[in-house]
Amino acid sequence: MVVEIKRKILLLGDGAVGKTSLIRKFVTDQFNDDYIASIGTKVTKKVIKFNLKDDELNLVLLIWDILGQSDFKGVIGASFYGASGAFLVADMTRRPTLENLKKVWLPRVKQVAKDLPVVFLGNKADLSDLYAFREKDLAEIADTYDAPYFLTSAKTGLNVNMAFYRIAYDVVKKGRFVDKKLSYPVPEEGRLSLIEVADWIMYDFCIEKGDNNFAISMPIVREQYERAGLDPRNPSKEAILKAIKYLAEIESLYLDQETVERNALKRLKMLKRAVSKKV
Ligand code: G3D
Ligand code: MG
Repeated sequence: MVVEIKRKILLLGDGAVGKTSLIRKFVTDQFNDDYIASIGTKVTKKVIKFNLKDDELNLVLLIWDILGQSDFKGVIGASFYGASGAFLVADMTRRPTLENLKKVWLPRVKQVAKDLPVVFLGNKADLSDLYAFREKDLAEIADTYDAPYFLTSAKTGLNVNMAFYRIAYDVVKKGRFVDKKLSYPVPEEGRLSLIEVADWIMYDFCIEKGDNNFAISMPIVREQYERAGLDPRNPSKEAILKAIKYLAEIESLYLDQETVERNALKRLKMLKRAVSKKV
């Protein structure tokens, strides 16, 4: 059976942090074109598929791109209504955009919905020579709210898919799907990067462990990645292969052999999508 649900998410943050660019990269896989001017404050749709036991769950993500100006109080308040999740976007090259997440954007989100899932983004991560704050500063804020964060680039595509999949997963996990075993979403077509594969395996391991908010399992994965010599920023195929093996060793401590093998196999399949010539 195919179940379809619709959920609204917001992209919030100061002007020119890259909100519109991130949406366009995720939805059309493009960074520069005329589309940008026209989608200004519109709603963009994207369907994300999940496996839900024997069923398929189609999440229709309604992505709201909101004006950056912090004085648009009325307009912004109204567009928050009914949101299921929000990105809080800062520009890595401008420190005030990070401070405004704390001072301006987050308090507004919390006013509307206290426990709305949020994901912090440090965008323009491709401009590392121009960084005005560090990853650690973003991590600190995200930790305060018990939320995940990603360094993204709408230009290179770094972590753009992963960030949207993470918010999609968090949004679906709430409410009536809270106890259901959901797969972690992946792009349906196209070649995956090794970074995406390493990230996906991390999430898959957490989900297979039944760890909904990922907090318990992430450190385990990080430890095994380290042991495999896997640099999450620049993973090699060989390191991912090793990591798959090490994670299977860990899983065999608490999962039955069949499940352990199935997990290793699906992770290998993901790796194959990143390294095979054909896509
Ligand atoms: P906004 O929607 O948050 O206001 P935009 O921001 O998406 O309009 O982006 C603002 C500017 O930043 C644009 O440049 C855009 O190309 C650029 N930008 C967005 N994301 C990135 C990124 O990840 N890396 C780099 N290098 N630039 C980015 P222009 O020159 O068109 O104003
Ligand atoms: Mg915009």
